[in-house]
Amino acid sequence: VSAEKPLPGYAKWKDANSMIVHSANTVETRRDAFGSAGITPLDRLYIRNNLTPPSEDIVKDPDSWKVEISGVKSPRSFTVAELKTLGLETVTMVLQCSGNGRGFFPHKPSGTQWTVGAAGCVSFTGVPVKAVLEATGGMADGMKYMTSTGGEEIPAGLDPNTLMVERSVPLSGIEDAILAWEVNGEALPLAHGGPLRMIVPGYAGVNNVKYVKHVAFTKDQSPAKIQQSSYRFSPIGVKGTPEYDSIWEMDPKSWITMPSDPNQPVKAGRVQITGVAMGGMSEPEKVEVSVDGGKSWKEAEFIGPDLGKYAWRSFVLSAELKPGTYQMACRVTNEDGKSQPENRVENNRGYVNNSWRDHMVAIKVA
Ligand code: MSS
Repeated sequence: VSAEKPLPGYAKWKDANSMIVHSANTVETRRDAFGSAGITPLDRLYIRNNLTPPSEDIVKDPDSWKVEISGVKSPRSFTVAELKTLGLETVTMVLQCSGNGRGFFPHKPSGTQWTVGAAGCVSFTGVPVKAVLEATGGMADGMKYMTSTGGEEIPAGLDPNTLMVERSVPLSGIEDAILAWEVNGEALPLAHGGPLRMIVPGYAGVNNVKYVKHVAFTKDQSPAKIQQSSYRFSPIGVKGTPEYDSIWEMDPKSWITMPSDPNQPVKAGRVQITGVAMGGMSEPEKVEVSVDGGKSWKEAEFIGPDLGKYAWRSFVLSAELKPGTYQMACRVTNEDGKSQPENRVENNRGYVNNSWRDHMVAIKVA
């Protein structure tokens, strides 16, 4: 089944056969299209925009893009060319939308009905936020958050707080944060936040602000709606407010990528069951696979290189399967001993679903 809606103009270069187009601003990777290399090819990486992205013009001369730095001892702005002189780091990490897995919530939360494909594992390159802090005399006193503002144009006459993509993360998140201009070795395309993007490894997608134009160290969280009431972990039927947790650090999660089509029987005999497993804030340490709906589990093998604690790893389990229907599930445990739970935690907007049961697939073997 190929996408019924066409890819949006700014993402025409994506591999249409690997994507599910929900809308011009929400494009999901098909479950069998992640590949097993660990790194997600850019032309298969999902897209999520809260607003229409800026014009393609902003990536024509990426080095001239400017970002303002405030809440530091010596506030100033830098062009990307200037940032490139301050330091260099690459981090491989899972980029995952807070709403990935929303499609499995039975109360049908509003928002895109993502299944597994609002996620990918990619390598971002840029300058460590710490190096930028050093170049600006360090943080001003009493700051508690790093607040990044997206470069979308807000139509005149509208209250910017209701629309703008401005996200705050606690200072614990900036340890490995970078301002990135490259992804998978290529100049950052507009679709993924070029010319410059704030990258907060381990944190849910929304915190990785694209076309970033302002980074402020602040005492309070952003007054923007996207910070105050959206992306909050509130109970079903209750609107998000600052009293509920903001969607920040990610949890361990894994899913089977192949076989994954319930309508495509697999040949009986030796079957390679493969998938991806992420640890969230620490390395994925162990991943188990079940072919009987979670009654019994077998440890799978990680394959490919270990790309660090924020990356996911591909895994495989070889199973000898007779004809029948198998409920295939997987669950990961990270280095901190945190495991993927059996059940989702219900919440109003259907965020952060890492239930292994919801991600199970029924596979026919014939
Ligand atoms: N940024 C900006 N500027 N804008 C928007 O809209 N979105 C978010 C992030 N950032 C935005 C930004 C989200 S929400 C997400 S996921 C991400 O991004 C995605 O990415 P890509 O690259 O994939 O598209 Mo949910 O949590």
